[in-house]
Amino acid sequence: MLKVLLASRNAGKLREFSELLPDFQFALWPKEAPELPETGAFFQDNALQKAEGARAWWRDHGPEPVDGVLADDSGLCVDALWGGPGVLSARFAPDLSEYRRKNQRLLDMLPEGAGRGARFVCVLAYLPWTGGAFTVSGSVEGSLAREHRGEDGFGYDPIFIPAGHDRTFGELPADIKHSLSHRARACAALRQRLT
Ligand code: ITT
Repeated sequence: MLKVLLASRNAGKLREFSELLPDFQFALWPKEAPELPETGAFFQDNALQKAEGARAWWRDHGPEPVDGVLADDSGLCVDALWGGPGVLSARFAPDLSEYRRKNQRLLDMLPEGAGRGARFVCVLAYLPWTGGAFTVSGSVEGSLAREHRGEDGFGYDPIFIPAGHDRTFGELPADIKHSLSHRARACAALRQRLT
């Protein structure tokens, strides 16, 4: 079984990785470890930056050996907002703590009559303990709901309706999200690269 350090503090991502990659054994990014910088302009840059930062810290402080490090940079890209919040998704509306209110603010930013097309994007960086990194990605097309709907999932899930469905990721059961999500597709690509 591959033992992988998951370089993330996002509880929603952690839950999804344990469901999407049940055959991986995850070491979690400890509370006492530093925030991992993500200063890049693209998802790929940030995913690599997080994975490299985590490996450097773990080398000196990690309590157990791991086979590699996995980092995820992801976000919601809205056509009518020129692809935003995109790479800045985690930093959108920092004055609001609840996603229900962040989601409402994002919906209120759409210009009157604008198209509602959007996609979730996920880039995973995998860094073997010794050796070079690679990245894989996945995305899912869809549209923005008119209001926050459903309480499942996390983050922007309650305002995103995947193409071919009429319920948001906040309303759809997790197994449907996992059959088509950006993160599920990136995990499938990761698995293919690793085998
Ligand atoms: P880590 O860097 O610790 O992994 P983060 O939340 O800062 O956590 P990102 O910088 O990748 O992670 O930000 C991604 C944001 O995009 C995340 O905070 C959510 O708001 C949103 N997001 C990503 N995937 C999502 C999903 O599957 N469902 C809903 N929102 C998602």
